[in-house]
Amino acid sequence: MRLKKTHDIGQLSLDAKDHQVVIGGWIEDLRKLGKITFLTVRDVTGLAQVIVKDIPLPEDLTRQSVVLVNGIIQSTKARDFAFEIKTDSIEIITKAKHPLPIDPIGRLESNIDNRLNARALDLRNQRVAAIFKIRHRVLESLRKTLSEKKFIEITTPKIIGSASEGGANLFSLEYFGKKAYLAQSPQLYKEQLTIGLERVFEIASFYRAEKSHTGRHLSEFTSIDIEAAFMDYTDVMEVLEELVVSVFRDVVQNCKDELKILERDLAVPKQPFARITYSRALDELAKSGTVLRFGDDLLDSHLKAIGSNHPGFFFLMDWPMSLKPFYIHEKDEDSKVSRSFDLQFGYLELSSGGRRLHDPAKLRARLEEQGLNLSSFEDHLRSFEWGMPPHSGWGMGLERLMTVIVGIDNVREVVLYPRDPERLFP
Ligand code: AMO
Repeated sequence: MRLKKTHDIGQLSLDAKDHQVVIGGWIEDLRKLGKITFLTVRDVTGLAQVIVKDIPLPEDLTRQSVVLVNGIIQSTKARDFAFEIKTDSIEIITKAKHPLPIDPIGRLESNIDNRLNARALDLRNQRVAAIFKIRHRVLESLRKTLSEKKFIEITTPKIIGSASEGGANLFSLEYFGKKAYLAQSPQLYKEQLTIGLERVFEIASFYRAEKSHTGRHLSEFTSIDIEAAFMDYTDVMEVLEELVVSVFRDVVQNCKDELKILERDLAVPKQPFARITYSRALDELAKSGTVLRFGDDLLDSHLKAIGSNHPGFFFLMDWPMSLKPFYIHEKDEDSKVSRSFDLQFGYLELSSGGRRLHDPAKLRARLEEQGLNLSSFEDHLRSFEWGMPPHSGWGMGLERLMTVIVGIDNVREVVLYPRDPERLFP
């Protein structure tokens, strides 16, 4: 069986008129008109009209079957195509079953569960494929910008012996007779690695055992994490802002076709992003009749109200220490306030981060204060005695960022095989 194509469909145009080509792909549509069969064949780069005449075709040829078409480029009368391919020979490589579990080109709408159950087929829908092509660009852009900013990519363990974030929400597993956990974040490792590498980043899957049924929570999510020595929290906020803006710029410039398919008019966000302190957010809420006390957490309804005053991206900073994890540094001038921030898009939290404690004695005291088990953190604490630089960092959920970019309000749409409390297969 020959497998070689001479061209991707996207490379072809009427400039190649009368040229012999071999294309390969999936039959998207199929119409018989007397002795002529009109096929449309799609590969990942595009769609071509293929004319089959005087060549036998199986009677039961199905949509989404895989074919190799050998033919000649010619001009066409079809409105939607710039050229067509007149077939010399066609090889049916794999026949797709009929009927398929979903209509992959989306003429018949399927619900998200059916689509996720047939995800590989769902990607034949160009709207779905566009999301994952954009995701690829986003990852490429993130890596490029972080490398330019002298961050070194790291990979930290996902199977760990004790909680990295201190709290609950850990999946546990059996590890050669011992109890192990799936990492919630690379927090402790990324901090430690500032000792040798100063600026590090990781883009990887992390795990949260939260029974959340929302459009923004996954049990397995992709986190973009950075940690940088000799930077304060405002410095890493700048890195985050520039990174988000450069991702948008890259997507706007390089994903024109995908954005068009998604009917998405994406604009590069304006800088600088607003920086709202937690205290100011409380004042804004009080003005609209919601009175909270310093230390109260901000709920979705509060964040929605604050977001409506600050459209687009904004930072919410200087949170109360009481709402922050053990590793966050307090402000020098007020120990009740932390050097921390969240990056918001409206009510949606995209990222959180801050300056970290780097003094081992203070870190030990903080762990005790928060009632955490010191023995679980001994390895981590030990590394702080080897010359820990002052450092700051953040983590950002890739899926949440993707929902903002593609304008779809559910993280399941931007993950190939989402894991949530209801979904473990496929
Ligand atoms: P945090 O727990 O706030 O911070 O997580 C950082 C960001 O990760 C994303 N995120 C999620 N996305 C989808 N599903 C989830 N269940 C989920 N949980 C978190 C969010 C969130 O803003 N170690 C700190 C970060 C740091 O300080 O460096 C941390 O993990 O977008």
